Amino acid sequence: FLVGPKTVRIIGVPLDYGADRRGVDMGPSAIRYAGLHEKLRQAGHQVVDLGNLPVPVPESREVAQTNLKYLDEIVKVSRVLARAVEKAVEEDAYPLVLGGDHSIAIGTIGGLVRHFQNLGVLWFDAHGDYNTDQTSPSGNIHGMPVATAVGLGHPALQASFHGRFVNPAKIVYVGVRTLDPEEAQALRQSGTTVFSMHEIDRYGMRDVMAKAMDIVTDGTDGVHLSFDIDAVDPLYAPGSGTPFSGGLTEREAHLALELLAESDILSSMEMVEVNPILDEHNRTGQLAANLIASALGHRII
Ligand code: HAR
Ligand code: MN
Ligand code: MN
Ligand code: MN
Repeated sequence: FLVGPKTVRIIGVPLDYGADRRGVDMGPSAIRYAGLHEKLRQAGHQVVDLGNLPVPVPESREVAQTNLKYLDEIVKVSRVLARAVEKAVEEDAYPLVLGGDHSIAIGTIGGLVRHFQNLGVLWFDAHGDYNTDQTSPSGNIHGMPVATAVGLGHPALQASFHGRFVNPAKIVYVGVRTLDPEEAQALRQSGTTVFSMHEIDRYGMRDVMAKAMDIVTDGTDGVHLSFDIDAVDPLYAPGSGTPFSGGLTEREAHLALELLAESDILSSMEMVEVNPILDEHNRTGQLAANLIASALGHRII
């Protein structure tokens, strides 16, 4: 096997408070239904599924008209998720978090920085998710997790981090192709590395991943992969709430994750923004499950 045997601990987070469109709360079910457990066992791993964290449906809540929609709900779930992720890494398990929208990364990374001294983060996304409540055009918290992870934005969102944040120099984006104007400006000064679609076209995924892996492994003691399924082109991933054309092909996405498997550098992973309501017969759920399996060393032969 390419990836050393792991105890993969699956944590489902059926949360869609962070986005405008309902449906990503069903992401964890769609990914499991696509045969995730079996693929991971085939790849030589032990799989323990903790089920889904309790998340009240948004219809049972009121949205306050602020630029941080569902702040209290997201903070609450983040705390529980952060503890579950921290416990997993403490017990030498590999947390695999299934979303849910990308605001769940606040909980996942919050839990990770409490354990790892210097965490590297690979962020696959069409978007930058680098807004704060000051710059967000939507008030949707799924556009804010990276800013939160480096200590920017509203302090309430940072509760799970216990004052320890990710070094921006250890964050690498792959697949970015749309940013809000103020977000782009902040990102340019952030110290993160952004491999947008331009770099992928120009240098190819193989070289981009070689550089990305160098950055996130140099001087770090853990590497987290946060994979927003909208990094993949909507042609292959129609089930996502904020599709944007010009994205990764299915094969480019697999190659990236197969290269990660080969180097066996990941200590945790999350897969987010799969929206079964917008999907075509769970194609995107299947893609998500297959990509997770690739990152964990699943091979045809
Ligand atoms: N930048 C926009 C905003 O802040 C769009 C948010 C991103 N959408 C996602 N996350 N799917 O990657 O509202
Ligand atoms: Mn995202
Ligand atoms: Mn701890
Ligand atoms: Mn996105």
